[in-house]
Amino acid sequence: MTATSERSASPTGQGARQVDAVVVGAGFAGLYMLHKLRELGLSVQVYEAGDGVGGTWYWNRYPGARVDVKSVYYNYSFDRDLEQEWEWTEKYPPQPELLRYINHVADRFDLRKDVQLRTRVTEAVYDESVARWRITTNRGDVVSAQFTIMATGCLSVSKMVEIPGIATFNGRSFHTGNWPEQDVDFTGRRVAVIGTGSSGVQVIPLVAEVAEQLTVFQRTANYVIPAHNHAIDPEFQRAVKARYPDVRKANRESSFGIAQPEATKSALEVSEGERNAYYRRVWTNKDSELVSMLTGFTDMLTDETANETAAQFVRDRIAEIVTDPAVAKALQPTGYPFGAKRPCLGTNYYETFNRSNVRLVDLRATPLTEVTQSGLATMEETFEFDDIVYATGYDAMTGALAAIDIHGRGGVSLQEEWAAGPTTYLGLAVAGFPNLFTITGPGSPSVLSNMLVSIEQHVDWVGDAIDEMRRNGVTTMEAEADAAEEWTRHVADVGNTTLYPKADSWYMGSNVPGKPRVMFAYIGGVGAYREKCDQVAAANYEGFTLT
Ligand code: NA7
Repeated sequence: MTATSERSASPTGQGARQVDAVVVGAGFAGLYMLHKLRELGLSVQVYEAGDGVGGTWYWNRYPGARVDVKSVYYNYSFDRDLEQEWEWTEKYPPQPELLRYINHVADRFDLRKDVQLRTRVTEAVYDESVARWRITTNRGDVVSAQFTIMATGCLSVSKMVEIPGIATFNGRSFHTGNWPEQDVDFTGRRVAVIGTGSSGVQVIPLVAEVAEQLTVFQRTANYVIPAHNHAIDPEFQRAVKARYPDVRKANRESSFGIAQPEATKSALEVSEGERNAYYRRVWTNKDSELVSMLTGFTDMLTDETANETAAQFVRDRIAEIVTDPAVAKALQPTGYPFGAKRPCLGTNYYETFNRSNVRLVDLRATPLTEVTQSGLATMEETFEFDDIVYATGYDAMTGALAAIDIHGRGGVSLQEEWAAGPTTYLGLAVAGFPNLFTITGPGSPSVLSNMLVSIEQHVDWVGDAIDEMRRNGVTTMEAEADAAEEWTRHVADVGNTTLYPKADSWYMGSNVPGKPRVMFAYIGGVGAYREKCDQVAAANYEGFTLT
């Protein structure tokens, strides 16, 4: 089945190197996709823009970067030996440990030989006459592939502030999502951090410890729960490993990809004391998880009054921790439900604002107007800095796909197709783009879940579909327009039964000016979603045209 033949490439793709599949991206999704396809006997070329493998964990090297899903659940499950032999050291592993893990996987399964680093895919064009994709890179590669799999990540295209002057700043500038490889020392410096999402919340306390002065520019106050990160309890790790098959199954069948005890009551059915006792347990327990704050009651994400009880609990904790009442007030999130925008895990986050070298600037009161040669300006004040850290997030879910010029049947551009928002079938495929698959694409649970669970589910599903096709002499698989429209409507309908649309967030595309405001991820739950995908496959890929 491996049919790689090396030929010289021409710009038209005539005589281009032929591979069975091109995978774009060598993060957790791309590497597992490569492994899977290779096992099925396909020849695969992976292109990766970074100097190394790792995706998110390659790029996000900022101080404090760590995953906020427990290490024992945030790893591959596809290989029994791998999951047993790797030893995690912390509850929430830091970026260097995650990068070591993914590099270990690359070596262990000999994946590097099919990964071309430092290479960006710039164009993917479907040639109907041969039913193949022509893939072009920024380094002049042209390959022809039967399948194209976008493993480009949900949060991989950094987003900057939308004010003039960024390039004029004479000091050092960093974006958390594109951090330099060498250590960055902030000791004794005047530092600005813009943004208080997960990245800002992680980087702020560590910069504050060494900087002469740190100014945090906050546009929207976030709900930040204590991470209680700690060295992993060896007994806990042993116990989880001993029952991994059950643990994985429970995670796969859960709502967010991390199994939780099933809630049976509305937050409004119990007394205030009982409710707050639950929130307090999550807040103080060293082993609790972020998701627990959302899963204790049935209606946290559907009923505003129920949700408000958790939101107020967090606000009350902020008021207790932060000594200056005006600062505490500015840090208290209001105006959107808890969890409707990505809540964060923090270590000494609110405590950091009690330090004498830290100042909070509320951009709701005084918006940023300009980056100057020496710092930043708001409507009211100018600031001088040595360093500016942009923790301003991403063009999520569709940014990385839009950055590639993708044309399907009839030369139709994916970007134009999605001008009003992405239409996908199951978040996996797009009508008019045969044999193109999107791992954790828009319209799938993706960012509303433990990414490793969702990545593995998609890779397995795509791998199985390709295997089926090849066994049955099927050349192309294409989502039907009706099925895609129906699925996309369903994604929106389910989203509209929740509180997610009540917040301006990157889940809704509202962090990027001009982006359509739609629900980009599926909130029906990873268990229910997996069942749906499996049903589609069992019904001979219902909703797809197989040719
Ligand atoms: P996020 O969560 O998108 O956070 C970005 C932050 O930057 C957020 O506080 C934004 O405020 C702020 N921001 C963005 N643009 C601006 C401008 N123009 N001016 C001022 N402030 C701005 O990205 P992260 O990297 O922190 O986290 C991404 C995900 O990684 C996270 O959700 C986890 O899944 C892991 P806003 O809230 O838009 O008002």
